[in-house]
Amino acid sequence: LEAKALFSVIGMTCSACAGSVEKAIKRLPGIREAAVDVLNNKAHVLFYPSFVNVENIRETIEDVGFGATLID
Ligand code: 9UX
Repeated sequence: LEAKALFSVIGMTCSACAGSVEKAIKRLPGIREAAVDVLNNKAHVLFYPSFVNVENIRETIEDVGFGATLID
C-alpha cells in the first residue's frame, strides 16, 4: 500500500530549486509521485513504504542542499 508524506522544505528560492528536489526524490526507489511547491515551501510525496521511508526522502532533500522537516 502506498503512503503519503508532506515535508516543509526550507531554502528554495526559484522554481529550478523545486525541480531539482523533485527530480532527486523521483530517483529514489519506491516513489509513486513527488510534487514540490516552491511558493509554499512544501514537498508532497506518495511512496511505497516497503521500498523507501520518510527518513530516506528527508535525507535526499537535504542532500540536494535544502532543509527538510516532515509535517504530515
Ligand atoms: Mo534558482 Mo535554486 O536560480 O538553488 S536553482 S535559486
